Amino acid sequence: MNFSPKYSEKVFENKKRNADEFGEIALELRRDIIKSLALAKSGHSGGSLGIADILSVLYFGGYLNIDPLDSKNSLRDKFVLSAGHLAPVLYSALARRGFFPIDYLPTLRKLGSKLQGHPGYDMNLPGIESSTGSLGHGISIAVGMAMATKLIDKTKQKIFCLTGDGELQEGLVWEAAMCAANYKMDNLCWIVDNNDCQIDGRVKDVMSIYPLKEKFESFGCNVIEIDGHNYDEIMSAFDKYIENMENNSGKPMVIIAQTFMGKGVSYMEDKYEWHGNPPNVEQAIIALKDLGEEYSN
Ligand SMILES: Cc1ncc(C[n+]2csc(CCOP(=O)(O)OP(=O)(O)O)c2C)c(N)n1
Repeated sequence: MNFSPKYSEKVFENKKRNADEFGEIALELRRDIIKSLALAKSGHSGGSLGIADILSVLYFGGYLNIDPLDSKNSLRDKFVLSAGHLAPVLYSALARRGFFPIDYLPTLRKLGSKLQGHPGYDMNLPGIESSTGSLGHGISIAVGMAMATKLIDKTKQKIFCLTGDGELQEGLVWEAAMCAANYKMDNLCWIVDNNDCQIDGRVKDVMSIYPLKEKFESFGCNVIEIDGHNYDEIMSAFDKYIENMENNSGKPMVIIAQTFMGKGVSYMEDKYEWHGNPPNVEQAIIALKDLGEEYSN
């Protein structure tokens, strides 16, 4: 069966929004993920769909001071996707913010494309702040960015980073936490995608990372727990992070976001089997129907 997905031309601006305005954006990101993965015939569906609501608020809710026309501005805020395998949703968010053409999205994972399976800094893709994919490295790099910004440049840039929860089984993640707290990196916003799924099972069964809130607190972080699909809670958490930074709390902010792997696609929801698999054409058509787009064949 041929699959020639329709891509809308929608580019969304970055501005303060009401919670009900994010739904349309998140749907667009989720449709992009399904289409690009079905065309690539490989990639990580579940986690990419699971963080689409968080990225919608982050990239389109006025929280990131970034400009597609000046993507290297030295005073920009930064987002590092430490869970680099979730690249499809980041690529979609950047394209829908106008950082590069939407017609790059169907080139995901193709030879010669700038949109490889994990973000590559050397691809010179506007909006990508770091190569990531080796779990634990992205958060370590983000802590370095936060330190450089606060201690050396003495500027007020916001540094956001998202790790998976399985990713927290990597030892260097806790070295990053220790370092961020020790050096009082209150400009760091560390989002944990807490879907309790990893590559081959439930995180709590493979190697438990719990109790998570208490662990981060014992390292000296401020911790908020939220529903990672509730736009009001996501916005409120980001607002608290900004307050935390402006009040010079001296503590990194950790947002533990409860999410569901595969969110939005009925047959993928909360199934760790969808960690690293793409939908085939038939599955993609069902997924797109779940996401409000009908295909006749
Ligand atoms: C250092 C390192 N070890 C192993 C991998 C392979 N790997 C990629 S994703 C993943 C599971 C990560 O689980 P989680 O952070 O919960 O992500 P999710 O399953 O929610 O997408 C593994 C083991 C890797 N990318 N890097």
